[in-house]
Amino acid sequence: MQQLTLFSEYTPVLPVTYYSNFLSLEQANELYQHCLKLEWQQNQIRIAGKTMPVPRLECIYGDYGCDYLYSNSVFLKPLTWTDALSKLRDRITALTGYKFRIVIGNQYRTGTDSIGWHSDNEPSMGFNPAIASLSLGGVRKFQIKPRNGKPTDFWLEHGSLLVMHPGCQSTHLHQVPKTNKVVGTRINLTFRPHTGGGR
Ligand SMILES: O=C(O)CCC(=O)C(=O)O
Repeated sequence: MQQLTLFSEYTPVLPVTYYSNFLSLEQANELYQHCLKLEWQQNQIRIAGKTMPVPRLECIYGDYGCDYLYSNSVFLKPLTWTDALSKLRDRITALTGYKFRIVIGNQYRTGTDSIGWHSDNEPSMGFNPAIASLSLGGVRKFQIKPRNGKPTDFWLEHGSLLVMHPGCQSTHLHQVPKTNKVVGTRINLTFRPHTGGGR
């Protein structure tokens, strides 16, 4: 497995670690097929007083009671872990040492599906969460920048894992912008901690 720590022109080092071949091609293909069958939802988000569809599909799996609210408007209630997702969670924990209680899936159907600049700082994840982001399918540009800084661009490959270390969500923003290019469906799984729920 190749491990690459990403360096940025603008910060001494980005608070992320990228594993390009976290999964073998065969494992990534199998997981992609599994993820296509997850319970995807088209959620609505409220921004500046307007309700609109989230520009991608979402799903959530995790421990009982680990409900998740983001942007003060999108409420996600976890379904029980599938075997494949809990095995993957444990494998990521074995690699990184970070523990996770939920996984939120994003499905980018075409290049017009996206996620804008944000950080993942919902209080339900606790202080300075580590978040591990697994990518499957079509390769999309991912950008990360220090708050008020310039972005570093890179591409998250099929079967890759990007780990955002504790502190990253306080100091940096990230996004997956829209693209005019023809791209295949991309699935992203973000493994996150959670402070609530039963244990
Ligand atoms: O799709 C990605 O790579 C990023 C997803 C993301 O930023 C999020 O779920 O908060």
